[in-house]
Amino acid sequence: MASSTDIPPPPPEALVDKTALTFLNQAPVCAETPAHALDDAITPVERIYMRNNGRIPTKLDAQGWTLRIDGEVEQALDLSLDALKADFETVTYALQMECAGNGRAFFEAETPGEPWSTGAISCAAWTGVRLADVLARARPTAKAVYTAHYGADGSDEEGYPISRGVPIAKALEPHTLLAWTVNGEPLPIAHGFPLRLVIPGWPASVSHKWLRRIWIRDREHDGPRMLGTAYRMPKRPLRPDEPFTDDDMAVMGPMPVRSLITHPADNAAVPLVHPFEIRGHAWAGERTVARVDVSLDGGRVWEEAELDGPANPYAWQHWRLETVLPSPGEYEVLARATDSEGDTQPIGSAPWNPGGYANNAAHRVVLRAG
Ligand SMILES: Nc1nc2c(c(=O)[nH]1)N[C@H]1C(S)=C(S)[C@@H](COP(=O)(O)O)O[C@H]1N2
Ligand SMILES: [Mo]
Repeated sequence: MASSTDIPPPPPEALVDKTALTFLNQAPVCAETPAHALDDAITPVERIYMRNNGRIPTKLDAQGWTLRIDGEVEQALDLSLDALKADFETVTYALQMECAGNGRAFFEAETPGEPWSTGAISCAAWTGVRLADVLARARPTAKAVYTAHYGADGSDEEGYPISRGVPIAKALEPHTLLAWTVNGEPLPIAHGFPLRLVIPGWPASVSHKWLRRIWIRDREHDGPRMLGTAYRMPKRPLRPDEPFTDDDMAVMGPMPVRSLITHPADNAAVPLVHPFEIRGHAWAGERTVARVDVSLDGGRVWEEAELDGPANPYAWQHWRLETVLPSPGEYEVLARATDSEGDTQPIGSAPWNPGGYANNAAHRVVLRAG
Protein backbone atom coordinates (compact mmCIF):
# COMPACT_ATOMS: atom_id res chain seq x y z
CA MET A 1 0.00 0.00 0.00
CA ALA A 2 2.47 2.59 -1.18
CA SER A 3 1.33 6.12 -0.50
CA SER A 4 2.35 8.74 -3.00
CA THR A 5 3.12 12.16 -1.58
CA ASP A 6 2.24 13.91 -4.84
CA ILE A 7 -1.49 13.33 -4.37
CA PRO A 8 -2.99 16.66 -3.23
CA PRO A 9 -5.21 16.64 -0.13
CA PRO A 10 -8.98 16.37 -0.71
CA PRO A 11 -11.41 19.28 -0.57
CA PRO A 12 -12.91 19.92 2.87
CA GLU A 13 -16.41 18.78 1.85
CA ALA A 14 -15.02 15.31 1.24
CA LEU A 15 -14.20 14.88 4.87
CA VAL A 16 -17.58 15.25 6.64
CA ASP A 17 -16.59 15.97 10.27
CA LYS A 18 -13.93 13.38 10.87
CA THR A 19 -12.37 14.98 13.93
CA ALA A 20 -13.11 11.83 15.99
CA LEU A 21 -10.71 9.86 13.78
CA THR A 22 -6.96 9.35 13.98
CA PHE A 23 -5.31 10.26 10.68
CA LEU A 24 -2.63 7.89 9.41
CA ASN A 25 -2.08 9.60 6.08
CA GLN A 26 -3.30 12.68 4.14
CA ALA A 27 -2.23 11.55 0.67
CA PRO A 28 -4.04 9.31 0.18
CA VAL A 29 -6.49 10.10 2.99
CA CYS A 30 -6.52 7.27 5.54
CA ALA A 31 -7.94 7.62 9.05
CA GLU A 32 -9.05 5.09 11.65
CA THR A 33 -11.60 5.26 14.45
CA PRO A 34 -10.52 4.93 18.10
CA ALA A 35 -12.23 1.94 19.71
CA HIS A 36 -14.21 4.03 22.21
CA ALA A 37 -15.61 6.09 19.30
CA LEU A 38 -17.13 2.91 17.84
CA ASP A 39 -19.45 2.34 20.81
CA ASP A 40 -22.67 2.97 18.82
CA ALA A 41 -24.67 -0.01 17.54
CA ILE A 42 -24.66 1.62 14.10
CA THR A 43 -21.53 3.59 13.25
CA PRO A 44 -22.38 7.28 12.65
CA VAL A 45 -21.06 8.61 9.33
CA GLU A 46 -18.63 10.90 11.16
CA ARG A 47 -17.04 7.81 12.73
CA ILE A 48 -16.68 5.58 9.68
CA TYR A 49 -12.97 5.10 8.98
CA MET A 50 -11.62 6.35 5.66
CA ARG A 51 -9.37 4.39 3.39
CA ASN A 52 -8.32 5.62 -0.03
CA ASN A 53 -5.74 4.30 -2.44
CA GLY A 54 -5.70 7.41 -4.63
CA ARG A 55 -7.19 10.85 -4.68
CA ILE A 56 -10.78 11.36 -3.53
CA PRO A 57 -12.56 12.54 -6.70
CA THR A 58 -14.30 15.90 -6.65
CA LYS A 59 -16.17 16.30 -9.95
CA LEU A 60 -19.01 13.93 -9.21
CA ASP A 61 -22.34 14.43 -10.96
CA ALA A 62 -25.18 12.30 -9.64
CA GLN A 63 -27.52 13.52 -12.43
CA GLY A 64 -25.42 12.23 -15.27
CA TRP A 65 -24.05 9.21 -13.38
CA THR A 66 -24.24 5.85 -15.09
CA LEU A 67 -23.16 2.43 -13.95
CA ARG A 68 -21.98 0.25 -16.82
CA ILE A 69 -22.18 -3.52 -16.54
CA ASP A 70 -20.47 -5.37 -19.36
CA GLY A 71 -18.17 -8.23 -20.25
CA GLU A 72 -19.45 -11.78 -19.81
CA VAL A 73 -23.15 -10.82 -19.89
CA GLU A 74 -25.87 -11.42 -22.49
CA GLN A 75 -27.07 -7.81 -22.11
CA ALA A 76 -24.64 -4.99 -21.29
CA LEU A 77 -26.36 -2.29 -19.19
CA ASP A 78 -25.93 1.44 -18.69
CA LEU A 79 -28.01 2.31 -15.62
CA SER A 80 -28.72 5.79 -14.27
CA LEU A 81 -29.15 6.22 -10.52
CA ASP A 82 -32.87 6.84 -11.14
CA ALA A 83 -33.16 3.57 -13.03
CA LEU A 84 -31.39 1.68 -10.23
CA LYS A 85 -33.73 3.19 -7.67
CA ALA A 86 -36.91 2.62 -9.73
CA ASP A 87 -36.32 -0.80 -11.28
CA PHE A 88 -35.02 -2.92 -8.42
CA GLU A 89 -36.08 -3.64 -4.85
CA THR A 90 -34.44 -1.28 -2.34
CA VAL A 91 -33.11 -2.88 0.85
CA THR A 92 -31.34 -1.59 3.99
CA TYR A 93 -28.93 -3.70 6.03
CA ALA A 94 -26.42 -3.06 8.82
CA LEU A 95 -23.21 -4.33 7.22
CA GLN A 96 -19.73 -4.58 8.65
CA MET A 97 -16.86 -3.46 6.44
CA GLU A 98 -13.30 -4.02 7.56
CA CYS A 99 -10.08 -3.04 5.83
CA ALA A 100 -7.90 -6.12 5.22
CA GLY A 101 -5.01 -4.27 6.88
CA ASN A 102 -6.85 -3.65 10.16
CA GLY A 103 -4.47 -4.75 12.94
CA ARG A 104 -1.34 -4.41 10.78
CA ALA A 105 0.36 -2.34 13.52
CA PHE A 106 0.48 -5.43 15.78
CA PHE A 107 2.73 -7.58 13.58
CA GLU A 108 6.17 -7.92 15.12
CA ALA A 109 7.95 -7.84 11.75
CA GLU A 110 7.04 -4.74 9.76
CA THR A 111 5.10 -4.92 6.51
CA PRO A 112 4.40 -2.23 3.92
CA GLY A 113 1.05 -0.45 4.20
CA GLU A 114 -0.86 1.81 6.53
CA PRO A 115 -0.26 0.90 10.20
CA TRP A 116 -3.92 0.39 11.17
CA SER A 117 -4.43 -0.62 14.79
CA THR A 118 -8.05 -1.60 15.56
CA GLY A 119 -10.11 1.13 13.89
CA ALA A 120 -10.46 0.19 10.20
CA ILE A 121 -13.92 -1.29 10.82
CA SER A 122 -17.42 0.13 10.53
CA CYS A 123 -20.95 -1.20 10.72
CA ALA A 124 -23.35 1.31 9.17
CA ALA A 125 -26.86 0.96 7.68
CA TRP A 126 -26.47 0.83 3.90
CA THR A 127 -29.41 1.30 1.53
CA GLY A 128 -29.37 0.23 -2.09
CA VAL A 129 -30.22 -2.60 -4.44
CA ARG A 130 -28.88 -6.13 -4.56
CA LEU A 131 -26.16 -6.54 -7.15
CA ALA A 132 -27.70 -9.98 -7.82
CA ASP A 133 -30.95 -8.36 -9.02
CA VAL A 134 -29.08 -6.04 -11.37
CA LEU A 135 -26.90 -8.87 -12.69
CA ALA A 136 -30.04 -10.94 -13.31
CA ARG A 137 -31.07 -8.30 -15.85
CA ALA A 138 -27.62 -8.34 -17.49
CA ARG A 139 -27.71 -12.18 -17.56
CA PRO A 140 -24.15 -13.37 -16.92
CA THR A 141 -22.96 -15.95 -19.45
CA ALA A 142 -21.79 -19.44 -18.53
CA LYS A 143 -18.22 -18.07 -18.68
CA ALA A 144 -18.79 -15.41 -15.96
CA VAL A 145 -16.50 -16.17 -13.01
CA TYR A 146 -15.35 -12.85 -11.47
CA THR A 147 -16.25 -9.15 -11.18
CA ALA A 148 -13.89 -6.21 -11.85
CA HIS A 149 -14.69 -2.83 -10.26
CA TYR A 150 -13.85 0.63 -11.64
CA GLY A 151 -14.51 3.99 -9.99
CA ALA A 152 -14.17 7.71 -10.61
CA ASP A 153 -10.86 7.87 -8.69
CA GLY A 154 -9.20 6.75 -11.91
CA SER A 155 -9.68 6.64 -15.67
CA ASP A 156 -8.95 4.34 -18.58
CA GLU A 157 -6.35 6.85 -19.79
CA GLU A 158 -4.50 7.52 -16.54
CA GLY A 159 -5.12 4.22 -14.80
CA TYR A 160 -6.83 3.29 -11.54
CA PRO A 161 -5.32 3.31 -8.04
CA ILE A 162 -7.31 0.17 -7.31
CA SER A 163 -9.57 -2.17 -9.27
CA ARG A 164 -10.52 -5.31 -7.42
CA GLY A 165 -13.27 -7.90 -7.81
CA VAL A 166 -14.93 -10.94 -6.27
CA PRO A 167 -15.93 -14.42 -7.44
CA ILE A 168 -19.35 -14.31 -9.11
CA ALA A 169 -20.91 -16.29 -6.22
CA LYS A 170 -19.98 -13.50 -3.78
CA ALA A 171 -21.34 -10.88 -6.21
CA LEU A 172 -24.66 -12.78 -6.26
CA GLU A 173 -24.88 -13.03 -2.44
CA PRO A 174 -28.08 -11.20 -1.34
CA HIS A 175 -26.18 -8.84 1.01
CA THR A 176 -23.89 -7.57 -1.74
CA LEU A 177 -25.33 -4.12 -2.45
CA LEU A 178 -25.06 -1.21 -4.83
CA ALA A 179 -25.62 1.52 -2.22
CA TRP A 180 -26.40 5.25 -2.45
CA THR A 181 -27.50 5.91 1.15
CA VAL A 182 -25.72 5.40 4.48
CA ASN A 183 -27.57 5.79 7.79
CA GLY A 184 -30.45 7.41 5.89
CA GLU A 185 -28.26 10.10 4.29
CA PRO A 186 -26.80 10.37 0.78
CA LEU A 187 -23.29 8.95 0.66
CA PRO A 188 -20.68 11.57 1.54
CA ILE A 189 -18.00 12.00 -1.13
CA ALA A 190 -15.44 10.32 1.13
CA HIS A 191 -17.52 7.14 1.25
CA GLY A 192 -18.27 6.84 -2.45
CA PHE A 193 -20.92 9.36 -3.55
CA PRO A 194 -23.03 8.83 -5.55
CA LEU A 195 -22.79 5.01 -5.75
CA ARG A 196 -20.65 2.33 -4.16
CA LEU A 197 -20.47 -1.39 -3.71
CA VAL A 198 -20.90 -2.81 -0.21
CA ILE A 199 -19.64 -6.39 -0.12
CA PRO A 200 -19.62 -7.26 3.58
CA GLY A 201 -17.42 -9.88 5.22
CA TRP A 202 -14.59 -9.64 2.66
CA PRO A 203 -11.68 -7.20 2.69
CA ALA A 204 -13.40 -3.82 2.27
CA SER A 205 -11.13 -3.13 -0.70
CA VAL A 206 -13.71 -4.96 -2.85
CA SER A 207 -16.43 -2.46 -1.74
CA HIS A 208 -15.62 -0.04 -4.53
CA LYS A 209 -16.45 3.65 -4.09
CA TRP A 210 -17.54 6.12 -6.81
CA LEU A 211 -18.51 3.04 -8.83
CA ARG A 212 -18.78 3.53 -12.62
CA ARG A 213 -18.32 0.10 -14.10
CA ILE A 214 -18.51 -3.58 -13.25
CA TRP A 215 -16.78 -5.72 -15.87
CA ILE A 216 -17.83 -9.36 -15.64
CA ARG A 217 -14.81 -11.47 -16.41
CA ASP A 218 -14.13 -15.06 -17.49
CA ARG A 219 -11.20 -15.36 -15.06
CA GLU A 220 -9.97 -14.02 -11.71
CA HIS A 221 -9.53 -10.26 -12.09
CA ASP A 222 -5.96 -9.00 -12.50
CA GLY A 223 -6.47 -5.23 -12.04
CA PRO A 224 -4.44 -2.90 -9.79
CA ARG A 225 -4.10 -4.37 -6.26
CA MET A 226 -5.18 -7.88 -7.28
CA LEU A 227 -1.67 -9.30 -7.90
CA GLY A 228 1.64 -9.80 -6.07
CA THR A 229 1.21 -9.44 -2.33
CA ALA A 230 -1.80 -7.06 -2.56
CA TYR A 231 -4.74 -8.58 -0.68
CA ARG A 232 -3.11 -11.98 -0.99
CA MET A 233 -2.20 -14.35 1.81
CA PRO A 234 0.40 -17.11 1.83
CA LYS A 235 -1.05 -20.59 1.26
CA ARG A 236 1.43 -21.93 3.86
CA PRO A 237 2.95 -20.10 6.86
CA LEU A 238 5.86 -17.82 5.81
CA ARG A 239 8.64 -16.42 7.99
CA PRO A 240 9.41 -12.72 7.42
CA ASP A 241 12.84 -13.56 5.92
CA GLU A 242 11.66 -16.50 3.81
CA PRO A 243 11.68 -16.19 -0.01
CA PHE A 244 8.35 -16.83 -1.75
CA THR A 245 6.85 -16.70 -5.22
CA ASP A 246 3.46 -15.65 -6.61
CA ASP A 247 2.44 -19.32 -6.54
CA ASP A 248 2.69 -19.29 -2.74
CA MET A 249 0.02 -16.58 -2.52
CA ALA A 250 -3.78 -16.65 -2.98
CA VAL A 251 -6.40 -13.88 -3.11
CA MET A 252 -7.93 -13.21 0.31
CA GLY A 253 -11.48 -14.37 0.94
CA PRO A 254 -13.59 -13.65 4.04
CA MET A 255 -12.11 -11.71 6.96
CA PRO A 256 -11.40 -13.58 10.23
CA VAL A 257 -13.29 -13.35 13.54
CA ARG A 258 -12.59 -10.23 15.60
CA SER A 259 -13.94 -8.14 18.48
CA LEU A 260 -13.54 -4.67 19.93
CA ILE A 261 -13.85 -3.28 23.44
CA THR A 262 -15.67 0.03 22.87
CA HIS A 263 -16.36 0.87 26.54
CA PRO A 264 -14.66 1.77 28.80
CA ALA A 265 -11.97 3.53 26.77
CA ASP A 266 -8.36 2.45 26.99
CA ASN A 267 -6.73 3.97 30.10
CA ALA A 268 -10.08 4.88 31.68
CA ALA A 269 -10.36 5.10 35.45
CA VAL A 270 -13.07 2.84 36.90
CA PRO A 271 -14.49 3.17 40.43
CA LEU A 272 -13.25 0.43 42.75
CA VAL A 273 -15.61 -2.41 43.81
CA HIS A 274 -18.43 -0.78 41.82
CA PRO A 275 -20.21 -2.90 39.15
CA PHE A 276 -19.67 -1.52 35.65
CA GLU A 277 -20.19 -2.72 32.10
CA ILE A 278 -17.47 -3.71 29.65
CA ARG A 279 -18.93 -3.87 26.15
CA GLY A 280 -18.20 -3.88 22.47
CA HIS A 281 -18.91 -5.60 19.16
CA ALA A 282 -17.75 -8.76 17.45
CA TRP A 283 -17.91 -9.95 13.84
CA ALA A 284 -16.61 -12.85 11.81
CA GLY A 285 -16.41 -12.26 8.05
CA GLU A 286 -19.10 -14.47 6.50
CA ARG A 287 -19.70 -16.41 9.72
CA THR A 288 -21.46 -15.46 12.94
CA VAL A 289 -19.84 -14.97 16.32
CA ALA A 290 -20.65 -17.82 18.72
CA ARG A 291 -19.13 -16.41 21.92
CA VAL A 292 -17.04 -13.61 23.34
CA ASP A 293 -14.79 -14.11 26.38
CA VAL A 294 -13.30 -11.34 28.47
CA SER A 295 -10.23 -11.44 30.67
CA LEU A 296 -9.37 -8.84 33.32
CA ASP A 297 -5.88 -10.22 33.95
CA GLY A 298 -4.14 -10.28 30.58
CA GLY A 299 -5.52 -13.66 29.51
CA ARG A 300 -5.15 -15.96 32.52
CA VAL A 301 -8.81 -16.15 33.58
CA TRP A 302 -11.66 -15.72 31.08
CA GLU A 303 -15.35 -15.03 31.61
CA GLU A 304 -18.00 -15.42 28.92
CA ALA A 305 -19.79 -12.19 27.96
CA GLU A 306 -23.47 -11.84 27.06
CA LEU A 307 -23.71 -11.82 23.26
CA ASP A 308 -26.53 -10.59 20.97
CA GLY A 309 -27.32 -12.13 17.61
CA PRO A 310 -26.71 -10.00 14.50
CA ALA A 311 -29.45 -7.52 13.41
CA ASN A 312 -29.14 -9.19 9.99
CA PRO A 313 -26.48 -11.37 8.35
CA TYR A 314 -23.14 -9.47 8.20
CA ALA A 315 -24.07 -7.03 10.99
CA TRP A 316 -21.62 -6.97 13.87
CA GLN A 317 -22.89 -8.42 17.17
CA HIS A 318 -22.93 -6.53 20.47
CA TRP A 319 -21.59 -8.06 23.67
CA ARG A 320 -21.38 -6.95 27.30
CA LEU A 321 -20.12 -8.14 30.66
CA GLU A 322 -20.97 -6.66 34.03
CA THR A 323 -18.04 -6.94 36.39
CA VAL A 324 -16.14 -5.27 39.24
CA LEU A 325 -12.49 -4.44 39.74
CA PRO A 326 -11.84 -5.76 43.26
CA SER A 327 -8.61 -3.99 44.26
CA PRO A 328 -6.68 -0.86 43.25
CA GLY A 329 -4.31 -1.09 40.29
CA GLU A 330 -4.06 -1.56 36.54
CA TYR A 331 -6.09 -4.23 34.79
CA GLU A 332 -5.16 -5.61 31.39
CA VAL A 333 -8.53 -6.31 29.76
CA LEU A 334 -8.77 -8.57 26.71
CA ALA A 335 -11.76 -9.54 24.58
CA ARG A 336 -11.62 -12.66 22.43
CA ALA A 337 -14.38 -13.74 20.04
CA THR A 338 -14.93 -17.26 18.70
CA ASP A 339 -16.88 -17.83 15.49
CA SER A 340 -19.51 -20.40 14.48
CA GLU A 341 -16.77 -22.73 13.17
CA GLY A 342 -14.73 -22.57 16.39
CA ASP A 343 -12.02 -20.22 15.08
CA THR A 344 -10.90 -17.80 17.77
CA GLN A 345 -8.76 -14.66 17.97
CA PRO A 346 -5.03 -15.02 18.67
CA ILE A 347 -3.52 -13.24 21.68
CA GLY A 348 -0.77 -10.78 20.74
CA SER A 349 -0.64 -11.18 16.94
CA ALA A 350 -1.89 -13.35 14.08
CA PRO A 351 0.79 -15.05 11.94
CA TRP A 352 2.90 -12.63 9.91
CA ASN A 353 2.22 -12.38 6.17
CA PRO A 354 3.95 -10.26 3.50
CA GLY A 355 1.08 -7.78 2.96
CA GLY A 356 0.30 -7.39 6.66
CA TYR A 357 -3.32 -8.53 6.45
CA ALA A 358 -5.93 -10.04 8.74
CA ASN A 359 -4.26 -9.44 12.09
CA ASN A 360 -7.26 -10.21 14.28
CA ALA A 361 -5.34 -10.22 17.58
CA ALA A 362 -7.54 -9.96 20.68
CA HIS A 363 -8.21 -6.32 21.58
CA ARG A 364 -6.45 -5.14 24.73
CA VAL A 365 -7.24 -2.11 26.88
CA VAL A 366 -5.89 -1.06 30.25
CA LEU A 367 -8.32 0.01 32.99
CA ARG A 368 -7.29 1.68 36.21
CA ALA A 369 -9.13 1.11 39.47
CA GLY A 370 -8.51 3.00 42.63
N1 LIG B 1 -12.81 3.65 -5.75
C1 LIG B 1 -12.23 3.21 -4.63
N2 LIG B 1 -12.92 2.38 -3.82
C2 LIG B 1 -12.35 1.92 -2.70
C3 LIG B 1 -11.04 2.29 -2.31
C4 LIG B 1 -10.33 3.19 -3.18
O1 LIG B 1 -9.19 3.57 -2.93
N3 LIG B 1 -10.98 3.62 -4.32
N4 LIG B 1 -10.48 1.78 -1.16
C5 LIG B 1 -11.03 0.50 -0.70
C6 LIG B 1 -10.55 0.10 0.61
S1 LIG B 1 -8.98 -0.55 0.67
C7 LIG B 1 -11.35 0.16 1.74
S2 LIG B 1 -10.80 -0.46 3.23
C8 LIG B 1 -12.71 0.76 1.68
C9 LIG B 1 -12.89 1.86 2.73
O2 LIG B 1 -14.16 2.41 2.65
P1 LIG B 1 -14.48 3.74 3.45
O3 LIG B 1 -13.40 4.74 3.16
O4 LIG B 1 -15.83 4.17 2.98
O5 LIG B 1 -14.52 3.36 4.91
O6 LIG B 1 -12.99 1.31 0.40
C10 LIG B 1 -12.56 0.54 -0.69
N5 LIG B 1 -13.08 1.09 -1.90
MO1 LIG C 1 -8.74 -1.48 2.78
